[in-house]
Amino acid sequence: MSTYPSRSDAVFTILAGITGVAGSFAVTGYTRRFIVAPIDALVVRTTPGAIVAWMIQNVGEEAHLLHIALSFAIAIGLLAGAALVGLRTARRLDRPVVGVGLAGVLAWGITAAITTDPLLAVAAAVPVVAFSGIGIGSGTADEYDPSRRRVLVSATSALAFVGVSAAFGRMVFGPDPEYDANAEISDAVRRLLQQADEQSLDTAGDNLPGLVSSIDEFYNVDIAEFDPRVPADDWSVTLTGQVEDDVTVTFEELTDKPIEHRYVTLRCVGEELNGRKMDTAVWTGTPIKPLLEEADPNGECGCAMLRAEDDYFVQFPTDALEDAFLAWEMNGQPLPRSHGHPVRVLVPGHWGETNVKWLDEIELLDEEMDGYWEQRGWHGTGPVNTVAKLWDYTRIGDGRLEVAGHAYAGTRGIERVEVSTDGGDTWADAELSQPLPGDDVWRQWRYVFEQEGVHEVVVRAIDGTGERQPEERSEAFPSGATGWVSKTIAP
Ligand SMILES: Nc1nc2c(c(=O)[nH]1)N[C@H]1C(S)=C(S)[C@@H](COP(=O)(O)O)O[C@H]1N2
Ligand SMILES: [Mo]
Repeated sequence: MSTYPSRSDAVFTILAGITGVAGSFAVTGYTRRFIVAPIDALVVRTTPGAIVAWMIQNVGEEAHLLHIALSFAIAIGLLAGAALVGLRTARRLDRPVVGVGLAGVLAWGITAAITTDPLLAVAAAVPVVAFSGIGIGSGTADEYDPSRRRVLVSATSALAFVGVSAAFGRMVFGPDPEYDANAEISDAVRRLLQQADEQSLDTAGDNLPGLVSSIDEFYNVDIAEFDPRVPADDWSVTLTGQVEDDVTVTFEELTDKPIEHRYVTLRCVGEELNGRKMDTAVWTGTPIKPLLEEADPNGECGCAMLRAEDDYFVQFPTDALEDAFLAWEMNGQPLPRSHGHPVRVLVPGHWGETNVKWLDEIELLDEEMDGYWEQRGWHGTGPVNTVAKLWDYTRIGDGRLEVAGHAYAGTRGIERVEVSTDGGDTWADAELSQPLPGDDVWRQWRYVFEQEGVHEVVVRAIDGTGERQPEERSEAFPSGATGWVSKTIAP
């Protein structure tokens, strides 16, 4: 038996792998039925905590790109592997049809096992069959010499297939439940948005966000690259575990309950001291307490694990959950997919990570257990730290300077913001925006001073209990950044 150029085999098997992944995407879009999505979830889940923490500190947002690239490579490798087995088998037995069939069955089996969807898995198998077929047809073991032209044509058609599949995958489930600027917004929400607008400080600079963040600007933190797609009609949440009765509520039942609109600020424990992962929206939803009362928890730890469609989970005290709220609208729009469509949790005053998106289960526990981030060393389930951000400064003429920002202390509220323009030797009170109604909402501050030379501007907040934001600096990991924000401003 003669050998054949395995470099050409590699070309066709890789084309099979790439087009197989594209075929999967064409029928699933960015959902968990896409072969890459469960692989990505597994990569995210099994990456050691120390590496995740290091990545968040040192790589930041781009860390997502690394694990998604790895997940794509694994998916392509698996399907290419199926094609390669087919190719070799065809050659060994000299039975092309058997080889092609084997490649197809393997590709289908792998995809079905990963995505748990045997039907849609066919779409990954079809291109694998096609490209391993072309590979096999390019020659027998004895005279294997695909022409340059054949390789080129195959690669070009693979590319075209990937393009078409990408387009298909995007439309296949219709548009995201993204917001629609012309949608009907209820009067109640409209009034709250207007109030926030009116109470936002009228600063000279225009880099200061308002008291309500627009949906586009609102920060986003997710563990997985693929946001779950959960149609409201398919959604329900179950309260289970240590309860007298399991309680399951559908979207329709939930939205029939008494409706509340709340201003709520979220802040991520992982953000830098003067970072931008802190935002506020008007949320529409219903309190969680009546559901808890109906389930009647009897667990020993007084704690609950919240689980979501993306395999995210977080545990915190039932007490905190009692004040929480299940939201299905943000600024009067259906909750966008990236913020947890159709229903998310909002826990007053606690770090962002407790505000579970795509909620699907609340399990009351007997014993405390770590959540996703806690397993990775974070301590982010408690109340937020007090912070005053310095987000904007502007020269306003006559040698004067305006500095401005937002301050937040969770349910303790913000009572005062103090500003120093001399590195902390002397302090003055900043002007504050009128407090918005609600237990968990930030305020804006603003301060104007005469500029003389170089200033080190320092800001610090005093919360509603009279406690001053601590001066000592610490990194975000593991329990949120601390210290006073300062900025050196030269003339
Ligand atoms: N299901 C799920 N919920 C989640 C997360 C997640 O990755 N998955 N991220 C959490 C974190 S760390 C934060 S800070 C907030 C961010 O919410 P946002 O993306 O709507 O701003 O959601 C929390 N809820
Ligand atoms: Mo977060």
